[in-house]
Amino acid sequence: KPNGATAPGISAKILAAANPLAEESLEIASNISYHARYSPHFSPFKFEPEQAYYATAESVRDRLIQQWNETYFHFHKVDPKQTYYLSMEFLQGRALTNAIGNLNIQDAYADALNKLGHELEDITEQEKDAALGNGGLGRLASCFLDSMATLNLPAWGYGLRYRYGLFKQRFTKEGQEEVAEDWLEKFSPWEVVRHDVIFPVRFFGNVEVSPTGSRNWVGGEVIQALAYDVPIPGYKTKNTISLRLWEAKAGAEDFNLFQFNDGQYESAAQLHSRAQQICAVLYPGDATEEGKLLRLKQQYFLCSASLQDIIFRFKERRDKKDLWQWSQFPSKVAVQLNDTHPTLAIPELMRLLMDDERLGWDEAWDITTRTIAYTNHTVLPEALEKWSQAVLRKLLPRHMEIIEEIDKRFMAMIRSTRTDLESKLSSMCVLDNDPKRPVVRMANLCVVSAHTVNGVAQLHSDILKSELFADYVSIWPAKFQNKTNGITPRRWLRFCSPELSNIITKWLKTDQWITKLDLLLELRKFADNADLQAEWASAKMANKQRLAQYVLQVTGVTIDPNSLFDIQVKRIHEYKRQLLNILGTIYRYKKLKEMSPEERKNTTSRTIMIGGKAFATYTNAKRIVKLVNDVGSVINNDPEVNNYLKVVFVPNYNVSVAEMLIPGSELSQHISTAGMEASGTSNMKFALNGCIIIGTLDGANVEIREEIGEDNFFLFGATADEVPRLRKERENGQFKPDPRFEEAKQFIRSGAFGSYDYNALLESLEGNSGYGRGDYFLVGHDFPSYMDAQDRVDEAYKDRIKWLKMSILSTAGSGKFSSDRTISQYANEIWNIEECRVP
Ligand code: B1H
Repeated sequence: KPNGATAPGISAKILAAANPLAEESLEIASNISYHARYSPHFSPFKFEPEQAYYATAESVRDRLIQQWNETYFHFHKVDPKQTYYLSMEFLQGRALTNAIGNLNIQDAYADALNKLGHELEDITEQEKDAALGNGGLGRLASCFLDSMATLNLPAWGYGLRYRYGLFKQRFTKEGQEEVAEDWLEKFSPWEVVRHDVIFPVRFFGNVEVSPTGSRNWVGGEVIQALAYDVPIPGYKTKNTISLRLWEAKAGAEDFNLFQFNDGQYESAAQLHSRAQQICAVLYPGDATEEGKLLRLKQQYFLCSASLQDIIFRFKERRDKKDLWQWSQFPSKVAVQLNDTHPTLAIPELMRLLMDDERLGWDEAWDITTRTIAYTNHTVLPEALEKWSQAVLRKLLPRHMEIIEEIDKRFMAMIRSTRTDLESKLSSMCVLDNDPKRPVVRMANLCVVSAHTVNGVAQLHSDILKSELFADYVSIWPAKFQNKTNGITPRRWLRFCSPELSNIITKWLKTDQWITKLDLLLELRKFADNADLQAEWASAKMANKQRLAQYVLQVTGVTIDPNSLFDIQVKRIHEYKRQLLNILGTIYRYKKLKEMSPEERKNTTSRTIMIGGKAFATYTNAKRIVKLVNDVGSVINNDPEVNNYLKVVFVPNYNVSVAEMLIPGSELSQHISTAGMEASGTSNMKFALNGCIIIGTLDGANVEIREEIGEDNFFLFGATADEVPRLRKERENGQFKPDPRFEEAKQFIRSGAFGSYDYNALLESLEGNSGYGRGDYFLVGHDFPSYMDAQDRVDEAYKDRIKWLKMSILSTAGSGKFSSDRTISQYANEIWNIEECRVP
């Protein structure tokens, strides 16, 4: 390490420090200073928080690179079976606190920064979120990486390096506005470009048949995939795995110098601009044909680059080239598809094995099906991917042939072995040849090709088996599994709530719970202990105060930390029923208005916070966002009641905002129409942080309630098996709305919340049939039981001791929901991989 190298003006501060410097933090301070000076990204003489952040991150990265390389070499030497997690989304959030925490060097870094005149907390705040994902599905992938590293599993993630991740949410009078979020604006200290890892990816072109009958895909355009690696450190282990993100590039040979010199600047660099489009944004709008094509290009780009890389590594790790066999591939490689978005990995692996490696169909199919597994994350019909056959044939002609062959062979198999299923064949097969719109059903392709299909919570997996994939179950009963989601306890408790973590460690007399979350159960023994309750209350209060500060800063609304903090944060979607929440809030407001001042004093004061992004083209979701904002402005400015009720829309909900909100929450709402939320994962984060859930029997709520106990969960609403009947009854005009529900809607119509026309939104709750109409999401049906549950919440909160006990029991019962547990199950029951710990 270069000696005595310090950032300008800093050496004096180090020398002037009064206390004898701990050796480690001194060394760290000097390393940070070194980076500020010799990895310069800014003008000299500046060491403001921003410069300090980049220098600190680079200093942490040095340490990571050391163990990262060791991990790579160790995996290479041991050559274990390795898992590759393919996902179009990784919602990583910030990396600095996590890296320092996993390396277990928080104190030394805090100390070192102090010596340099900064506070670690201010420095970590400088980092932009890496938001290469939308919501739960992407965050799950990131939690999984953390657990894979922590469990020392040989596993990597593969994704795309989007230039612009999820949009930033801003507000105008009209409501939500989307702004591009440039997470790479300056640069990311957490990625390392691998100039030697680059693969060609072809689009368009045609299939050539040789005289021997072999098929070859030629022509079209070829774009290069260049690897950027992000280190993923495990908690208190040397193992540091990779998240490999592909960037699209055209080469110098693709630049037409002749055209450029001729003044045709745009066409000279045409391929460069086409390459740039591929990784420009996460989920480009797909309302247009161009948009759909671009999205498909992204998916194929991820699949092709990743599989070429996997095959390259498979060969590389087997030194004596003639000794290895392709049949070993499935015992060295497991590929997990995060939903259907990377389904093209199936025909791509077939193509690489047949056309490049010259294997026959049967051998290639055997290898492919033993390698690939698929996770389903939703049963919502609009999210089940269907690609136009014409678009696929144009973009990927060879893959379309392979998909047709897979389908043909599947149908032949059914016709020869399962005549009983022939009548079901048209919905089970991969191609839907409806002449009006011929499509490829990606979920069917996955089910037919993968060795394992899993859902993400028990109820969801049951629904997959009894409904969505019911017809396949009798063919392959062992193919279908459940893997209930989980969250990493490092980010979602240890690092986001150090106060509560320290109390837990103190009472359990160990910090082993951080990797063995089941140990939290021990807290049950102390749930009635007044000392623990007092400490618990003060940690919660500190988190609430920090949250109140934050809310004031971003919204200008003052909230009272003594009120009940009630939070619903997640993507805005009609099935998640933020509308139920706000209608309940409106009813609550109306009743408060009708009360006498004396009566109001007997109510429970609440601060209701709602946050989340609406997809840019999802009109009703945007109306809901607008309604929450309008209701907030009226209530928060109503002096008669605003001591008892505040309503805040928390803007730009993302991973770092979640890390602030969740530890400060006391009640959280997970109130989707039963059967529609596959799992949910924020429910687990809230429960782990001692927050009580009000919720329906949907997704993982069912299991959370089982673990935490029904007394510690505010349950309401229809169950999944009742939903179809209730919709039928509604269609038959048999639904009788609760007067409270009518009153809340009427209050909106009266114009109490401004002049915006909410009729179109309220329309969705009227009528009697249709998706998105006729109250498909059963807001009206569940409203009365929701309001009753809210009354029980108010009562329970008045008894603070009882509430504290519930809160402790909530944390105590959350052990099952560690992503360490989930990932161990994937490793044992799907991937068949084992620990490979770096010595
Ligand atoms: C989930 C998605 C999803 N399920 C399509 N499906 C997308 C589908 O932009 N797209 O095209 C994006 C995302 N996301 C979520 O996955 C479920 O709704 C949650 O219930 C679940 O907890 C999460 C992780 O399994």
